[in-house]
Amino acid sequence: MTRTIDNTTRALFNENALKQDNTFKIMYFKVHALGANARAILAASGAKWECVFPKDWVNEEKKSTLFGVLPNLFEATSTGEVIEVAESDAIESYLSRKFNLLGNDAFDEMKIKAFCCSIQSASNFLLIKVAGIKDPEVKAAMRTQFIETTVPRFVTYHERHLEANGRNGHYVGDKLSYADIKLAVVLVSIFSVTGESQINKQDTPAIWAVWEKVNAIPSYAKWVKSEEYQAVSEGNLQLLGY
Ligand SMILES: N[C@@H](CCC(=O)N[C@@H](CS)C(=O)NCC(=O)O)C(=O)O
Repeated sequence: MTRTIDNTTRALFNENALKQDNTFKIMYFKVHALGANARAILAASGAKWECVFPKDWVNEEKKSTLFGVLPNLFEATSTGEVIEVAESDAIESYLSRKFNLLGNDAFDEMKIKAFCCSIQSASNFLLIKVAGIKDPEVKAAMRTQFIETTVPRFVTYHERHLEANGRNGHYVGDKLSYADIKLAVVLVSIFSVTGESQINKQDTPAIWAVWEKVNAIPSYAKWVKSEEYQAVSEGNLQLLGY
């Protein structure tokens, strides 16, 4: 089946774009990767949500997606209609606006999105240039580059920006943002490769403050401790190696 984004859903979508009490399903594979941020945003926001996993991806779900890939967000309204958002970037932006994670004005939003884009680059390096490489020698060299260049550079810049905001556990102002959540997500991957050798309470107190603040959100902590999250982490390790 060839589907496009159905323009007849415009009114329903716009009516629901800022509604927080709908229920959400994130369909993605049993890995963190491109599904992790959307799951984390829903968890940190205390939304009613669940993970769903494809049952027969190639023969079933893939055929009905908008781009032949996952993640996909399904949002059920109070009257039972379902809104669909495809592509990780669109999903994360949509959810961030809905759950007030883009700051207080356009300037805040620009900053938050810049921090997020930088975080995504670190995440992509690991996913594409390390996990995605088959040749063992090239893979090992890219892993070394991640540890010796990507992470130290990331730490220098992000610690500086967070310090400038007062080392208060947030990138922007004094409230939770999309960038705070995204940092907590990428740190899980970084820790998996480097341990806490480069990012820790003593050496990177501003990054650490965000890590602690996001992980202290009860609904987020519940997600991270859940059996489902642990199963996804296991899947990540098996498939991607971190
Ligand atoms: N641009 C897409 C890329 C999504 C993507 O490549 N998803 C991969 C998993 S990480 C996928 O669905 N692969 C299965 C397939 O291609 O059949 C996004 O950011 O959402």
